[in-house]
Amino acid sequence: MTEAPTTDSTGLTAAGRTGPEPTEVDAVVIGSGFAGLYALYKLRDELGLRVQSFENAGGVGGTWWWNRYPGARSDTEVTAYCYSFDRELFDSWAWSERYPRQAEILAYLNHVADRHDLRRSIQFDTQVRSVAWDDEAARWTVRTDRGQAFRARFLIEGVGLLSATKIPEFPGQASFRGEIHHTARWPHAGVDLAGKRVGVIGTGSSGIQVIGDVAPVVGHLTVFQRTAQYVVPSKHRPIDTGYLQWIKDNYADYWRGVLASVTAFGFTESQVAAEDVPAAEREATFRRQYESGGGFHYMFQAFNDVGVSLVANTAATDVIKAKIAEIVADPQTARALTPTELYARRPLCADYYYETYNRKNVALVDVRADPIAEITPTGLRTRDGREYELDVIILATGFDAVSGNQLKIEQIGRGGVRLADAWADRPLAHLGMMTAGFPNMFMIFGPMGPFTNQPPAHEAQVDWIAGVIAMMRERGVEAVEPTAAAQAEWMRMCDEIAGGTLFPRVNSWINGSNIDGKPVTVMFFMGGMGAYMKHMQAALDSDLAGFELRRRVGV
Ligand code: N01
Repeated sequence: MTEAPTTDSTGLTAAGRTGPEPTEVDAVVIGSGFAGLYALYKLRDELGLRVQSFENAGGVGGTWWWNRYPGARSDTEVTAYCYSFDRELFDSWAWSERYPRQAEILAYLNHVADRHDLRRSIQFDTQVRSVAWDDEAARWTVRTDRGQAFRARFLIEGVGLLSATKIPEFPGQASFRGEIHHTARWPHAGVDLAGKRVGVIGTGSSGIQVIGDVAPVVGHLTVFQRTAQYVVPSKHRPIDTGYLQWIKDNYADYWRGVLASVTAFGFTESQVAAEDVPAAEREATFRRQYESGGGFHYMFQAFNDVGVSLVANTAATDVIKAKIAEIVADPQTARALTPTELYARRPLCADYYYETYNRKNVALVDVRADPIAEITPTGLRTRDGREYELDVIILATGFDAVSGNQLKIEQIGRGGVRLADAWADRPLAHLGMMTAGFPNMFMIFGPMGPFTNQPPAHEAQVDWIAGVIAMMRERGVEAVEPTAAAQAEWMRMCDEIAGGTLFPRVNSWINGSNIDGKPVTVMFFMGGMGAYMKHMQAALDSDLAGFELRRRVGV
């Protein structure tokens, strides 16, 4: 499929068009992953706006365009990891498995782009460099790395929650004579790992997937683990066709249920607190849950208080720790793989993860105890002087999450305020989508959005954004932004909710602590999708109480 930028019949897509006069459109969308594609569809095809999308990559797909590492797949059941807005699409697209691989998800997103003729409004291989608000004209000026300028009333940023890569630079890295690849910048042509000596740094979602996938292929695999993680099996299996049919028969109810739940994962969440049942029942329930698989399932389907109660959290982790001891043959490796932290990162799942360490060609190195000191021309050396000869180093080191990609763009709001300055202490947002001082700028999964499965939440946010735009048009409003007071109250409430959970107590991308110098604070609304939906609805029902609306002169 060719992904080259095209020019549409209305002349809106202006690939290569440069010049002194900015191109006028109604809305600019940045990004064409799940979020950006739906935003483009919604604004262009349902609201009838002139929309120009920009995409850094050479094709649609966002995360699924970039993350081509071996083993990359969704760990959300695909019946909730897809769009709901297009019923016919849901009925006609046949997923091959419960947790589809990257190539299949990318194929799905390409199909969506084709089906809705979205590509004609997207300019690929284009980085948005800066956006600046012109208060008098009530318009954004958007500048790209191709020297183009566009003017738009609305700016929609679907730039990715986990997209700005964290690529550590170890001393001596440039001297390495082999190949180094970050999981989220994996070469499209693939990397030949057969028979090679491979090192993986990082054991988050990306690391555990890549480790399981490459172990049978490589000559030798060394895993450099800094923090041991709780991993439960995925129990990958074909899609349950009976369940799929049930969803089709109860389509509206199913999606309503997804959006009313805590996680938006599409499974029935527990209403029972582990604290309220006897210890033996807790353990038996977690053992059963472990066998049925799924990371979020393990955290939210067995009991409802794993993320908030030390009793529940300990019961959940005791079962995983016991499984590690049962599975891993070498006691020293088992000890190193056993986490010592609370279970309060994004929950992980992968099949045969711990079993992989029983392979003769796999070794675990604890780089908490003996940190990586440098990369050498032939491999890696730790502080204590141990040397590891490597042909390929895989960096599964994660992302500058939530605000990382937003801050890569120079964003200048009302009164010339830079977003980087407005967010110097921490990223600020109201309802996870708008930030004070940046009118008509909507962030899909901006800071303090819901901590949930993303595609259904993207749709809900885009629907809200479209609702706001429709309301503005109806009432002659040209600019909208949250008041500082409403934003402060949203931040306070998010902090209060997060403070009642265990997530601030563990370092991870969820609270920014994985990035040196980044403000450490939970960057999510942890109150669940259902509660989040009510907040969004309340804002619409109250005619946008908590927002400043600037009416067009003469209307
Ligand atoms: O990144 P991570 P990820 N030296 O931040 C280690 C989504 N996702 O790409 O914990 C040594 O979780 C770091 O160690 P530590 C999903 O939401 C989804 O894996 O900081 N180690 C950690 O082990 C996920 O949560 C899917 O001590 C270093 C690892 O690198 C999110 O993306 C698949 C290091 C980073 O783990 C991020 O996952 C993939 C250093 N200098 C991703 N720097 C699915 O749906 C970092 N580390 C399945």
